[in-house]
Amino acid sequence: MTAHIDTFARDRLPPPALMPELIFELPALQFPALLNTTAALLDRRVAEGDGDRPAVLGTGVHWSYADLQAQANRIARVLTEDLGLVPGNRVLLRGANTPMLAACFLGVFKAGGIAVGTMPLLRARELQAIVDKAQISHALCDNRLAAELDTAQQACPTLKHRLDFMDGALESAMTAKPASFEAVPTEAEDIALMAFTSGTTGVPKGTMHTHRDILAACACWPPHVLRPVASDVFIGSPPLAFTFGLGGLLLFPLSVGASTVLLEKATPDVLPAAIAQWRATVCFTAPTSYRAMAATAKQHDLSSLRKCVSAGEALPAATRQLWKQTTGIEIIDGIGSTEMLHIFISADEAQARPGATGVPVPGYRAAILDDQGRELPPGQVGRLAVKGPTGCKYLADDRQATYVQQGWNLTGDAYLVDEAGHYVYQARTDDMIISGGYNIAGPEVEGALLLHPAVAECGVVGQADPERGQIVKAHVVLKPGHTGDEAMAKALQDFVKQTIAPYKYPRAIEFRTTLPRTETGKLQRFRLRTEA
Ligand code: 3UK
Repeated sequence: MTAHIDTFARDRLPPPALMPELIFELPALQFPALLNTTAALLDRRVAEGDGDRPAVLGTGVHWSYADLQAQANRIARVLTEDLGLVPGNRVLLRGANTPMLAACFLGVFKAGGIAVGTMPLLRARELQAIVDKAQISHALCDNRLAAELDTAQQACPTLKHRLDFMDGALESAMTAKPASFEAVPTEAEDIALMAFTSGTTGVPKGTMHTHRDILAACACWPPHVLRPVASDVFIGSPPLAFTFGLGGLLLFPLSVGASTVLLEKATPDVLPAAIAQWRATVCFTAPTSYRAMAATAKQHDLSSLRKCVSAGEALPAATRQLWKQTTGIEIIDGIGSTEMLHIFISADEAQARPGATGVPVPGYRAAILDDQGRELPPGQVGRLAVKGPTGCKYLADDRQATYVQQGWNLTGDAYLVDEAGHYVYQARTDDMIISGGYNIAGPEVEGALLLHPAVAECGVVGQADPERGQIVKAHVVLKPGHTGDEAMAKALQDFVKQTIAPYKYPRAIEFRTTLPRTETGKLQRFRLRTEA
């Protein structure tokens, strides 16, 4: 069954044998057959009397739940009445994090369209690849990011309908519309979202998520681990085009009636001041951002803050400790993925253990598998496998068979489970360094280096070596006032040998001023390897 008239997405789901196994054991995961994300998150809230509560805040914008609903409704009307959108069409969304971009996501869901967020820094050629792959017919674009889409569009025959916002084109079309719109009665299993992987290598993969997937993500990690309340004010850095940001900065706050501050710029140099300005209580950002913010945090009034969430990369123990010393807050770490939609292993403040990610989030199961797919006992490093109410569904992609095996989602991460049942991150499976017969996880060496007072940032990769196969090589950014000379290299090597097993020490050290990172804050290890 489907409410989609355009069945493009449904027709391109993975074959049944390659679908992930789904688990819906929690009572909160019993969803009706008809389900619409915006109706469930926004209309229900207004109907229950929360219309006047603050929902979305930004520069010069204070939208209540009723305001946000009216905006989403008008966008849904423009899409369906002016731009000919039919349920199942794909709508490209492009912009910095703003209230308007948030309203666009909600308007697309409500109209039964499929929202396709695009990272703000994408270039024309990358946008074109996404439009082609998802056969996108519509676009709503922040006019300040129009140029690359203009170029892409020339080579994109499917993309026929576009309106830009911030310059007033979408806004004036909206002014002509009434503030009401009846949500399209989408099926729980209709696709609502396509998220393209931030992908450090290769052709981007489109992950597909249903209305039910979105509401399932809202029902698992937030109430069981984050435990937000209606008075919370969410803030943070991840773009809404990245599912970490879409959940953390839009879906999850709405799911509890809280408010969210959408910042166009949220780099570590401006985020602490924004937290103080908005009296934010819940912050979402990447590990490196916490580390950078710790340096200036004391200059700002961060007393409103009560919860800090880190994801995207492993959280080094040194960063957890530094943030706690600076703000008194124990970071909530969680591993999620674009394929799984959001976080599936995590630990709240009480469960947090330095160096470990946490335990499976209620609603999810996890295991560590060997190369034959057999479950490994505690203490042994293997491939992380998870299943739950969400799972990987690539849009027409052979790599489905790599991510989903025997119903498990294989994230591509090497993990072990310790005796207490905590999942401990090792490395991306293909990032393990094999040196002189030893398996060495780059992030563990990074964790040791970050404990040294002179180290600001670092990235550790394997470098080809005729004798040992590979050697451990560290790329190090020093804090101001330190010199990257031979004496420093020697000091860092000795420090690592005293902190972790000596054979893991970096035999080569290169000092640099920056490290290559993705827009989502991930270290690009492949670039460190090829630059060598
Ligand atoms: C890595 C982590 C250790 C890991 C994401 C939260 O990062 C997200 O999605 P991506 O598709 O990347 C997934 C991969 O990133 N990773 C993410 N978080 C952690 N490694 N500790 C962590 N806490 O390799 C994973 O397979 O970009 C994160 C929510 C939604 C997301 N999309």
